[in-house]
Amino acid sequence: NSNNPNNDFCEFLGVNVTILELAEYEKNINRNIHKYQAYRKAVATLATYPTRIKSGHEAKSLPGIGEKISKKIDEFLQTGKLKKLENIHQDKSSQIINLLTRVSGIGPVKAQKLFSDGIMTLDDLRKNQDKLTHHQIIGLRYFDDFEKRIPRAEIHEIENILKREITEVDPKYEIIICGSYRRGKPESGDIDTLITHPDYTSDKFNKKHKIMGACRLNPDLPTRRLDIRFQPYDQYFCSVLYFTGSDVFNQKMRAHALEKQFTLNEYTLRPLGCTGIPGEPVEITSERDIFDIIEYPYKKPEEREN
Ligand code: DCP
Ligand code: MG
Ligand code: MN
Repeated sequence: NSNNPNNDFCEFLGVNVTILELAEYEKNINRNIHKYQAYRKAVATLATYPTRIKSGHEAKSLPGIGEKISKKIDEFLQTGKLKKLENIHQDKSSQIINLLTRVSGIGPVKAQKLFSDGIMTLDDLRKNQDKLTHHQIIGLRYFDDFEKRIPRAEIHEIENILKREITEVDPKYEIIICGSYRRGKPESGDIDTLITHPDYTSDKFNKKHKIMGACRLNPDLPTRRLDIRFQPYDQYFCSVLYFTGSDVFNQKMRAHALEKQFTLNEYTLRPLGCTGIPGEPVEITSERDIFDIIEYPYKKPEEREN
């Protein structure tokens, strides 16, 4: 958002980039998902805050920014760097594990395993493809391409092709691109495609269909990550909501659902009885239904960063 004064703040001082790096460290190397989420939440807050932040103290009044993160903001504002991050940069094993997790399909656990098997570089990986799944081999092959952002217009073209080809098989298929694209972002990391069909319902089918694939619009363009999920018709709106994100937004909405005695996931919204055991899924006929039932103020996809 170029109207966001924190943009210039971010660009000049790199606070958000720095906190994001800490977040990645917590996820990939420390494997502390709670700290990861805490940092992600802080970044989401800073990125959408409408005025320029001048101190950690000021940031502390914002949701998701507590004592520890506000101190880091101050340290960064005053010194232009973070001790903690400098130390991480010095640490060779952290750097290697971090690199390995950048391969699509390699998570923190696998990266750690590869590292303890002596894999130090992407070249080592290329020589040890027997250690990798098909997904990870593709991730390695297109390592550079997959790190490039995808412009909105290109996703739109791919969307049209998917819709044309799939409805040619059966016009009753419904296809929607979710993720950051549906949130209106000018660029995305991948293409999050959700497909459903009125005859495909959760009472008749329970196999999960998910493809982490790749596609290329033409030979002059990079190969893109194409994430496709085929979801039951009765779970469509919960899936669309989940798959649209952002992950920080999903986290908050789920926490709110719990406060209202509901459990929300990518498939269903279910009431929690006094025993805490989830009941039968609530019937949902739109995304808005989900917001209404748990009494959460409706947000358009473009407003779901936080
Ligand atoms: N999601 C989630 N929690 C996760 C991973 C994903 O809630 N741990 C949901 C929210 C995301 C959506 O799935 O918005 C799609 O995941 P992506 O990783 O593709 O994220 P985005 O599409 O939001 O961003 P990007 O542009 O990087 O693809
Ligand atoms: Mg995405
Ligand atoms: Mn995705």
